Amino acid sequence: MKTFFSDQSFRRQAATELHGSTLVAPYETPRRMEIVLEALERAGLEVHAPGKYGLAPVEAVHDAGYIDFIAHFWPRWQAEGHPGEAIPSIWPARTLRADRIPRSLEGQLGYYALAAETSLCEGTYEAALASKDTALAALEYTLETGKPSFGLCRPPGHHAATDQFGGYCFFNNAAIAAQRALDNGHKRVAVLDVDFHHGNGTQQIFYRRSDVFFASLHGDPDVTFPYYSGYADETGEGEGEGFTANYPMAPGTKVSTWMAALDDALERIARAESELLIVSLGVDIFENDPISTFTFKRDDFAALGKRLAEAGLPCVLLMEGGYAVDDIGANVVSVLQGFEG
Ligand code: OKP
Ligand code: ZN
Repeated sequence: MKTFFSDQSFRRQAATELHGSTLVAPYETPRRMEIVLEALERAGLEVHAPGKYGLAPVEAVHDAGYIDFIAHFWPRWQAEGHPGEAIPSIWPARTLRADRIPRSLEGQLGYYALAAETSLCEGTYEAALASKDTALAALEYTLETGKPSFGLCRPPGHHAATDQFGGYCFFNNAAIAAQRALDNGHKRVAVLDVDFHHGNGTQQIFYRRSDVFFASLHGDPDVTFPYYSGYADETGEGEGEGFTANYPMAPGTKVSTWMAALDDALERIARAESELLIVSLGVDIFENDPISTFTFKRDDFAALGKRLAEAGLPCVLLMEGGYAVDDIGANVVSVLQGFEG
């Protein structure tokens, strides 16, 4: 499978993640990419560097003030004299005003954050740009050839909303690719999110639209991050009613149950007459993932790849999560090989 990766994705080297009451080394590490690259090489897959696609595709999805915030945050934070990385500690939570953007950088940090585990640090913007370029290169290849592609995106994207970062995500790579396909003349695109966590950002971006069908299989938000999104009764709004499908599942859900949900989602995608399938590919559904509770084994990933291929649509696979670092490469390769048959 044609595969893309940018070494600029290594530019984000965060030292901290707020986890419980302590700061830990981030789960979303650059090492993840080294392991996947090694596994791709061992499998004989060539990796291509993406070109640069500029900011317009990001602006087509994200709020201008938000992009500006992510782009200029780090030098501003440093100029204020902070000794370390930035972690939000106050938000426009339910009882506060969300209709004013404070001039204060700390105030803006909370305004544009949806969670606190994702520290902002040097290189984050550059890595986020590289990640969306990786997605766009994969998309471009698939649009030109009709053949499948894999974008090894880092940082991931599916939690990033119109104007919010969090869950290790800054720019929503899958949404940016989907919007780009529409802007290139596609009428209907599907985004299928198989990451363990709900793709709240992708859902929010397209919630009121019928040109992107969004389906997500994930841990039940009643007990799983991001908690406030991903229930089955979220089905879209207005024009978008019926164009969002959520499959929340309990911790320990059997792979057979998960595969039945996948079949349902793929059937809905076919019925929506989607011309292109973008897959948010998180391999944190693995049984040994340190922050997730699903039960995938190595071979199940190949079965997933096979079913995605059987959907018969031009397909762009984009990396999202996966934190069992020693297994992430083999799990990704298993999906790609299952897809190719
Ligand atoms: C990103 B992606 C740990 C709770 C979980 C954030 C998880 C982000 C997942 N205290 N924290 O969807 O793989
Ligand atoms: Zn995840």
